[in-house]
Amino acid sequence: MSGLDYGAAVPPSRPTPETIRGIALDLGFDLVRFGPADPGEHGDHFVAWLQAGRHGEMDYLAQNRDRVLDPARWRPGVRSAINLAVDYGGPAVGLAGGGRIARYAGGRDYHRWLRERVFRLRQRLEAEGLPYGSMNGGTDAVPVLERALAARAGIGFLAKSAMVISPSHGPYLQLAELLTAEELPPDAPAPGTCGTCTACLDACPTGAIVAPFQVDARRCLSYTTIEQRGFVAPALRRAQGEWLFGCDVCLEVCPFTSKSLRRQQHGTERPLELRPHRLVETWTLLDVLTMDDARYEHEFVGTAMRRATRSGLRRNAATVLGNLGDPRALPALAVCLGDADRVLRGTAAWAIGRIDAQHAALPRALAAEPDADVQDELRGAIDGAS
Ligand code: B12
Ligand code: SF4
Ligand code: SF4
Repeated sequence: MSGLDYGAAVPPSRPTPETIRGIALDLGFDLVRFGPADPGEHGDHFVAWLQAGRHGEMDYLAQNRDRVLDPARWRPGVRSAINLAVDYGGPAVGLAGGGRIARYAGGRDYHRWLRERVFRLRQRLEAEGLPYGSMNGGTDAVPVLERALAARAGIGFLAKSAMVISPSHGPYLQLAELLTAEELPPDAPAPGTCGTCTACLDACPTGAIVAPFQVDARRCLSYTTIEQRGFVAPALRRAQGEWLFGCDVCLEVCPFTSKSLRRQQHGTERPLELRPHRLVETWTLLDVLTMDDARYEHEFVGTAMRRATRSGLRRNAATVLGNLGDPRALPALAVCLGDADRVLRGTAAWAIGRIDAQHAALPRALAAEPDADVQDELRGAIDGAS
């Protein structure tokens, strides 16, 4: 059966927009706004971004192009979007002794709990008379340009960092949406602009915000540390600094960050979903570097960090250890020169070179290394080019 069977038993009454808003707020969403289901003029920016190749290896974005531009291709008959946002601002998140994690990934995987919350909203609205089949939605992993829909509905304004920023809550917003065949009265756009501020463009460690509102994902640490497989370019490794997973710099420097109402909450004061995962502040970078498959499968279950894969997380840990320059990491990095994972071998060579280019393990590994790319990394490390 199609997911959009409006035909048969259409209930006689529909919830009012205020009832819908009230239910969504009751379920824990911080912002609820109605707007069109399509991205409007933002679609042109998306196409230009794809054409410039700024999506890098994220092929799914190009594959979903037509559905993103016209949601009716995904869900025939949709007219409006119920746009939802959760404020997840809070203190910095990281491992014991160094290694930072973007705040959105520090707790339970939001893809799960936020999606569940959207589906609970869908069930509650069905009970109020909104046809179930006409509602589809989710968060992040949906063929929808979420920022465009949120900006059009007034969740916030589109900022120079490309973030949607709420004048009342700031930039730390997880977006979600429920598309519906109902015609809902659109909310007004949110007030606020960046004005003359350029703090995020100036502070981005990699220059990924290539112009106001435009991010080249291939340079963004959120891409290189999470989405990118294989080797990261050495210049971007250096720019990665202490970031193990994702990056929050363009949010941290933003003056609107002070608006986050969740920002002051710590540990158990925070809602369960936003509390730090047990990994945070108990694991070290060396734990990540040396974890085997079983430990990864056991410990990272239910976190958004799994997106980076075990291989990517170990590569990132090697990079951060190299950037931190602590010689105590050298023995563990030297063991990685013999690992089965070529990307880890090469990145560990680079990291050792950054800490101690004279380290005896480097020429020894070069003599035994079969992979041409890893050999290049080893030579670079020995030559002091890390
Ligand atoms: C792919 C993706 C990424 C990529 C690319 C991001 C990018 N800016 O291009 C990478 C991996 C780099 C990334 C990083 C991050 N992401 Co992300 N990402 C997505 C995803 C899955 C698709 C976005 C997309 O299609 N991008 C293509 C570009 C063109 O669209 P856009 O990013 O929406 O940009 C808008 C504007 O920039 C504007 N625009 C583009 N060019 C131009 C040119 C001009 C002249 C103008 C005026 C406007 C304009 O058009 C777009 C639509 O409004 C969405 C979820 C979704 N389904 O939408 C989450 C999403 C956008 N990401 C999110 C988050 C939280 C992040 C990070 C903060 C995570 C982190 N801490 O590590 C960083 C922030 C980096 C940044 N400054 O953008 C949130 C954003 C929430 C918010 N308040 O805005 C989303 C909505 C996920 C969610 N459900 O919460 N992300
Ligand atoms: S997330 Fe970090 S690397 Fe990406 S645009 Fe923002 S500041 Fe730059
Ligand atoms: S830092 Fe400044 S320019 Fe960047 S998004 Fe925030 S207000 Fe806008």
